[in-house]
Amino acid sequence: MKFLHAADIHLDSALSGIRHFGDIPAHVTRDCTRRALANVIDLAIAEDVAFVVIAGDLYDSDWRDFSTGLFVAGEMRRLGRPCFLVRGNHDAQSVITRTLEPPPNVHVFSSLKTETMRLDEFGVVLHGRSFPNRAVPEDLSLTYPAPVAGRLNIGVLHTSADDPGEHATYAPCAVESLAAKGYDYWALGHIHQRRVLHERPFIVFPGNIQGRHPNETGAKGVTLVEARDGRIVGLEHRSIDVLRWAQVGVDASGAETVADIATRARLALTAARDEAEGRPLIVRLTLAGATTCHAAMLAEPDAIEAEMRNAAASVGGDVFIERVRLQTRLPTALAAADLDAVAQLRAPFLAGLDDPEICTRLLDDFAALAGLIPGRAAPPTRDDLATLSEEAWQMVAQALAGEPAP
Ligand SMILES: [Mn+2]
Repeated sequence: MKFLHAADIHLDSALSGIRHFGDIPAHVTRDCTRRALANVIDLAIAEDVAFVVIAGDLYDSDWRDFSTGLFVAGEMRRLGRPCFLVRGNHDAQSVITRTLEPPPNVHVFSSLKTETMRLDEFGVVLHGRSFPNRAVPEDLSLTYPAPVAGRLNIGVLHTSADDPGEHATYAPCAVESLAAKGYDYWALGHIHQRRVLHERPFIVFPGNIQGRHPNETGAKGVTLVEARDGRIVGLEHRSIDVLRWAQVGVDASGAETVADIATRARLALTAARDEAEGRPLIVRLTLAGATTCHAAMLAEPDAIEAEMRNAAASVGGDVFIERVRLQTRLPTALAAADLDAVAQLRAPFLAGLDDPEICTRLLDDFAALAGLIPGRAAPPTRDDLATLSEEAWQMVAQALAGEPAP
């Protein structure tokens, strides 16, 4: 038995954060969330799943008109098998004012109380509760019942879990307490980056199904879950997005001509295109490093931007440049006098980093930052700080001497 777990569809939301639509053809972005949802349904049918779970934020906000709801109803009829949904902060009960009668295969969990739904033919029970309002400060998982014995128990919940970078108003809960509930699988929604928070029991954010912003990079999709004899036996991410976003860095260090930089950009864009699995790719491109082209590029940003679009068009596939960020600098040698003045600050700077109080504050900041990074990079330790201090000094010295930091 298989089921599909999706979340954060944000149907019919506009793309945001795009500097220039420029040469991005309208058909690349048009209705991308609808096309992605249609891909979810196609996949559910192709994999012959028993049912689909959508863990909140199917809708981005109140429907502009009924076409949003009609589209979902049509896709649900096409699905032709059960679909269980909770409402999230974006489509909370009080947020969505228009309604349509859902097709009979769709169940939307109540926002008033936690409900348990049984699928006896598959030996499955699902527990779920919707957001009544945009803000839910309490831990909804506490209201979820004990597991039903002898069944595969699935909890469907929209939550920020214990993400330190999130607001406290998205039904926060502790991963350990979800794990202790005794369910087999927690189908979570809200965090747009795919995360498997726990295995056995499985606690999963599938991520959103379609990137809608230059910062929502990489493959987006759903989690296909397989169960056998009342146990989860496999999880698999399946990409179903219809367009990709990438942030591509090009090292322009030592480049003496724009043609040289364009060659490097083509290489980087080719690699990005190859990772996009045949999808159209919208790129935010950053040029960095010390190059004699710096002043010319700064003086004529339109020219370098056009050259980067030119490079994108030449790599083939649908690669488009949303924005070019210039973080290059001039390879000028620092004047000797400046270097002397700055050098005198080196010892007190490094001594400051030895101060245990400053160290502790820095480590706290790093820990908070690490929590915001998808994939949860481990925060640095006290020993790491010691090895970073020289590098930090180099950046500070450069800034003091009037060069932009790398
Ligand atoms: Mn949400």
